[in-house]
Amino acid sequence: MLDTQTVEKPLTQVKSKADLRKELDAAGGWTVAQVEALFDLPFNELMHRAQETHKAYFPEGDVELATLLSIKTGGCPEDCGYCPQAARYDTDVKAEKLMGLEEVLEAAKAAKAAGSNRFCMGAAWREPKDRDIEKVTAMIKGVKALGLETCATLGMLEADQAQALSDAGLDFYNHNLDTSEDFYRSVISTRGYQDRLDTISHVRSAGMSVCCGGIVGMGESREQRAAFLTRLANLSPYPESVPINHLVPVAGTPLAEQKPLDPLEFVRTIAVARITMPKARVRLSAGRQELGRAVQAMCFLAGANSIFYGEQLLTTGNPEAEQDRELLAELGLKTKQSCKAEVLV
Ligand code: SAM
Ligand code: DTB
Ligand code: SF4
Repeated sequence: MLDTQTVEKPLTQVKSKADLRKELDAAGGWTVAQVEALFDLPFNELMHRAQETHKAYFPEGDVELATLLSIKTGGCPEDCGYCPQAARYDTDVKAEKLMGLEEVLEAAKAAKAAGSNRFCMGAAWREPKDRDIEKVTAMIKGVKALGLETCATLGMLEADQAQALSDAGLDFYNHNLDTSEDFYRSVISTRGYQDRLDTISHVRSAGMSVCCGGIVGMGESREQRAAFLTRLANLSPYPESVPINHLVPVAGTPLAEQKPLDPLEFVRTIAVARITMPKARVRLSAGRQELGRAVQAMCFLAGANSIFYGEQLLTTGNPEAEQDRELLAELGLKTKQSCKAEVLV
């Protein structure tokens, strides 16, 4: 848990955990109790149900490969307690300027050559300025012309900015809820949960697909993990892509000393995401290096069907591409690229 003494006052009115849970349960769809009950199932029963769902909705069982590029690194004004790119934390990340178009396109070409099907451009911004949007739209057009699916994660968006990205051909926008609404306030104070929901709603209204997930292993309880997945599953419609990050504790951030989550609890989280969001691509995201092969294999069994692919996430490491290809081959998993028939979301 973060030292709440160091966190500034939240921007929005503080509701109690019980009130938030009541609100969530009254909203329709999954209740927190139902999702908690899934978490509480005997492990084999949970895995069996996740497998059944996975096979019904993704009969090919293929894995999507998404490559990340940090197009604007570090110097972020936000205070997300996990993030090495927040300017206020003393980490090894140095602030850099927005990358040039050519450099981005070179990275996208390399990702495509390595077999990736989606290219996600990430920027350490609280929100982009309109002149940033102009530069990013040129990148989107260039990456799309290479035949890759495009994704961007640039922070909060206004409705017109979302529309400009969509008009440029952006397929997905990544903006995470990150955790449950009540735990959120002990991790981030510089923007509220509602701000995130508003951005997701602008992305939807602009006609783009939503990539939205979060981080587990930040010290949240199982109930809070269940409330987080309930939120995601009850978005209408739920996100097409759901990145589940395992916290990478980075020196200098408030969460640097956080103890890792029990790996079986991580696998359970993947299984519950699969059952509650059956048509979504559930992506194993940050923290795969630390999970190791056996836990990743269990995550695929639990219904994960997407990974970040390439040696680097944004500022932290990821398994070597060759290592991932070997793992998928050993598990007999096809990639989405190699697989023509796909169930459309
Ligand atoms: N600045 C934009 C934003 O916050 O929306 C985009 C980039 S931000 C780095 C994207 C996501 O990366 C965060 O929402 C969080 O889920 C994830 N992330 C950042 N640091 C992480 C860490 N140390 N471990 C795991 N996930 C992390
Ligand atoms: C997401 O949910 N995970 C990715 C992507 N969306 C942008 C980012 C993970 C970042 C991990 C820490 C880092 O490399 O800086
Ligand atoms: Fe900034 Fe995004 Fe990192 Fe938060 S997660 S500090 S908004 S780069």
